Order: sequence, then structure tokens, then C-alpha cells
Amino acid sequence: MNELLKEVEKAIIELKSRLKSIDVDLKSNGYPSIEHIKTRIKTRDSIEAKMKRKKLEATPENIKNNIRDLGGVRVTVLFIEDVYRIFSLLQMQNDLGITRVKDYIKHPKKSGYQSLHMNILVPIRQNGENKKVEIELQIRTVGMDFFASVEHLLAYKKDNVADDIHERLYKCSEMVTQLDKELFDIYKVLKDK
Ligand code: 0O2
Repeated sequence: MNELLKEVEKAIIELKSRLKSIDVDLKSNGYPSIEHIKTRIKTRDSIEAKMKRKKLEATPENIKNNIRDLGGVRVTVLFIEDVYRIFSLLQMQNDLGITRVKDYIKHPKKSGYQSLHMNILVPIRQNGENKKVEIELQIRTVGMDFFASVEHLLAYKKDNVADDIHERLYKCSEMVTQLDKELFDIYKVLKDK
């Protein structure tokens, strides 16, 4: 298990460094830069809970084959356009393998949650061997991130939340969409001047 988590940690470090390098290019080409990069390794409690939900024994082999977000990287940006720009810059890096994409921006979740998720095979070196380790990257706007954090705190995976609270939260997500759009329109007006 320690070996596996060490690999995951290295993959996170590598992906973060790629993202920082992308950020340098964004800035030098006059695009808005990345706001924040946050990383996490899934805790042992959270790994065990997920394995329990999947009704699997928590052996290192099972964990490796069934939990695809042992390592997580979250990037926040100002505008939706920046989300997809970073995505396409990552797609151009041939040694990174994007294995799965879930676009919760084009198709928001019932909760109102919006974010672009992808699983990426990241090259690392471990015990003298070249390996690829899969981790999850989430990219979203600062507004979507604000919504996701509050919704996570109040309602995500909670079963005692009243319908009207879900509805009010959903309306907040619509306001975030509106705010993201309006701020981007203003940005474009001033930028294209
Ligand atoms: P936590 O508590 O954040 O660790 P998978 O096994 O990868 O196929 P999974 O894990 O459901 O299925 O994948 P998905 O949909 O890509 O979700 C991954 C993470 O996105 C979740 O991690 C949450 O952090 C976040 N997320 C997904 N849906 C919602 C939502 O409706 N609201 C909020 N606030 N966050 C969401 P975990 O492990 O489920 O939870």
C-alpha cells in the first residue's frame, strides 16, 4: 500500500509541474493564468469507505484496480474557456494518457455540480523502473469551485437534506453559470478593445 501511495504522490508532483509549466505559457501568451492548484492523496479512511461501497476487499491490488482517484489534482481558473484551453494543452502532451473524461460542465450533475474531470496516466520513475500511474484531474472555474465546496459541505452524499435545500442549491449553481458568463462577456469586451 505504501508503495502504491508513493507512486501516486510522484504522479501528483509530475502533473502539478506540467500544469505550472502550462501556466507559464498561458501567461506569456496573454491568457488568464491558473488561479490555484490543489492536490490530495485519498485518505486511508476514504479508500476503505469507497472499497466498502464497491463491495470489494481493500487489498493493494484491488485498490489499484478499482479506485481511480487515489491521487487528485484540482485546478481553478477564471473562465470556462480557460478550462478547455488547459484540457487541450494537456491532450497535446503525448506522454500523458488521458483515459477518461467526464464533462460535468457540458452536462452538470443533478446537484448542480460543474467541473471537467479526467483521468490521466502520468509517467513516473519508481525503483529504477518507468511506470504510468493514473490520477484524477478536475478543472473548473473559481465560481464552480465555490459552489462545489459549499454543496459538498452541506449536501453531497448526505441523505437527510430536504428537497427545497437541494432546489435552492441548484438555483445557486445556475447563478454561478450566469456569473461566469457575464464576467467572461465583460472580460471579452475589454480585452478585444
Ligand atoms: P470526496 O468526498 O470528495 O472524496 P469513479 O469511481 O471515479 O468512477 P466517482 O468517484 O463518483 O466515480 O467519480 P466522479 O463523478 O468523477 O466524482 C469524483 C469527485 O468529484 C467526488 O469525489 C467529489 O469530490 C466530486 N463530485 C462529484 N459529484 C459531486 C457533486 O454532486 N457535488 C460535489 N460537491 N462534488 C462532487 P468522491 O470520492 O465522491 O467524494
